[in-house]
Amino acid sequence: MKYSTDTSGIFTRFDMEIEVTRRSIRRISSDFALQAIADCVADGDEEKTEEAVKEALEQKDPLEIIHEGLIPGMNEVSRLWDEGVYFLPQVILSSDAMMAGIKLCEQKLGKPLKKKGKIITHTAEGDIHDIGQSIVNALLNADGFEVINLGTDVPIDVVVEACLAHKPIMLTGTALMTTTMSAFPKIAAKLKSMNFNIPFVCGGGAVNEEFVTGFDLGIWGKEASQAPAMAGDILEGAHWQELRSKWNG
Ligand code: B12
Repeated sequence: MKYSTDTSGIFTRFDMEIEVTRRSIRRISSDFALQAIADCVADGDEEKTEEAVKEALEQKDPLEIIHEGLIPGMNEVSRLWDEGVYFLPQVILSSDAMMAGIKLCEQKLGKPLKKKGKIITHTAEGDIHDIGQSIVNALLNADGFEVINLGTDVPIDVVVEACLAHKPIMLTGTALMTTTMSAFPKIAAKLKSMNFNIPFVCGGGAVNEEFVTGFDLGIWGKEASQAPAMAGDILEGAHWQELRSKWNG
């Protein structure tokens, strides 16, 4: 019998690898409790985030904890994602940790946090590839938007009806297959025919700039991390054409 002689992994100090990532989390507050909360979020540790938030709530204002601890922690995660240090599991875990912390703060406040604006996200009809959409959801949530997540394989009419019912400031779509991306121009045409001209940001491996800018309302989203900034532009009054000329070539 032949045994593997590859011993390269034996002496790997995994705790030291964690340290490398830890060191890349920037210092965001001189306040010990707020920094600890941001670190717990960036570590994606929901339980520790809750503990740290509960402790901080004994002395601090819930809004301060959200805006100076939880959200900056998630912003670090977005940065590390952009830099290729973090991958999807970390982004999702951190988003869950941040949301758990926000929930505790909202309980203390006695009311839900005022959101910046509603955004509907979906993955195209016939398509179950939702990893890109999950990142978009996590980053938008982290930036304070209310995300109405329609999920995957969403029929065209369901997307249109949801837009009419919720009146979001922006719609997003993700498609990973050449067979499913054709849903996007159909959705855009239906919205346009009803004079509901909201920016429709489409991304996913199947689509490219040429395809998405080929129909009215369409703006191509290359990276999930663009979504919060695009939504921010809409809040400042940008129309779909302005958004397209800013973000697409
Ligand atoms: C993972 C995967 C799966 C997983 C999906 C798990 C899940 N929950 O998503 C599983 C195994 C289930 C799967 C199934 C299938 N898959 Co598949 N899959 C993949 C794979 C390997 C990776 C896709 C992925 O998640 N990429 C990572 C994410 C992060 O990328 P992304 O979604 O594009 O998002 C990025 C950007 O596009 C952007 N973005 C995305 N959305 C948005 C939105 C906004 C607003 C913005 C701003 C940005 C943005 O942001 C992200 C980066 O920051 C690809 C191959 C590949 N290398 O791409 C094949 C691939 C997509 N699959 C393919 C196929 C064919 C299938 C199946 C039909 C296989 C089968 N015969 O059963 C089924 C599909 C079933 C269905 N009805 O959907 C084909 C599609 C071919 C085509 N062109 O049509 C591919 C390309 C593989 C191939 N080379 O053939 N698959």
